[in-house]
Amino acid sequence: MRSPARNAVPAADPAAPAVVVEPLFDNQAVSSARALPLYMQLAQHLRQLIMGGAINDRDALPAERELAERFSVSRVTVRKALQSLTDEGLLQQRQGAGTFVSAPPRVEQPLSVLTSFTEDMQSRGLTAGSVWLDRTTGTASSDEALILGLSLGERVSRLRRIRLANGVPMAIENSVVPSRFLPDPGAVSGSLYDVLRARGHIPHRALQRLSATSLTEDQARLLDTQPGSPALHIERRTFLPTGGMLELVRSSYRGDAYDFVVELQLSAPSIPSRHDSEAGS
Ligand code: 16G
Repeated sequence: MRSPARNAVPAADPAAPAVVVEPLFDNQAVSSARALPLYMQLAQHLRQLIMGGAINDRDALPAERELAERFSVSRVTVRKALQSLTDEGLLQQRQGAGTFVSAPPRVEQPLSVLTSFTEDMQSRGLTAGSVWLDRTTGTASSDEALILGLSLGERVSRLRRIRLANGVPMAIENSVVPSRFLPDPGAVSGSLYDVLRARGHIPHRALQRLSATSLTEDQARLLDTQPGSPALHIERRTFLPTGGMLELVRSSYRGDAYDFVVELQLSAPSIPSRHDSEAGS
């Protein structure tokens, strides 16, 4: 996870972004002695500082002129480096205001534990939030009815929201829950799982399918990043302790925000027993 920027000077207005000061930068990072074009070396250095958490999301970078002096390169080189990081979605250049870091907190998510988004963020000291796009009820589509094991005509609640970590958009989530478990989607303002648990419907087990994708223009706009950026499409099917299906969720997670981590264990039959190893020696 990202740590607070060590060398950022808080601006006078606490809500305003901090400006990154010079000692953070390594002026040896860009050198004409290396084969890589100067703008790529500069972009690489800034990328490492951003990805390593040394410069935080929403921090402002110094002006082009200062960066050029600091790294002894031309302003054209600085401009090209900033543009390539902007194209990658790591920076945002705002007319008249400057250049700002636009990197979400990076979250490592174990794949073997069933948790809610709110719990995932809380366990990392981040505040979970949602921007609601839709909360509706309706008749299950044939696709939803088949997956959720419903009869045709049964009703479902649909929740569509952008999930935020410390105010930064991380994922777009489309959840469908049979109405018998959640008759009023308006009852969910924070955590869906908290509302379901309070109603006695405990998310007990889930199956998840992950696939690589890239963000459409609409998705990128909602996630405050560039169209075409890498993303993970996740479909989760969550079951009750009784085996019935509780929710179907299809989400798009920003590829630059999430690392999904899986624990692997040696399967039992291939662990050599003491007897085998002694026999072989
Ligand atoms: C996670 C789940 C989602 C669940 C949500 C509930 C994945 C891929 N998805 O985002 O299925 O609906 O948590 O979160 O892990 P909430 O209780 O904070 O609303």
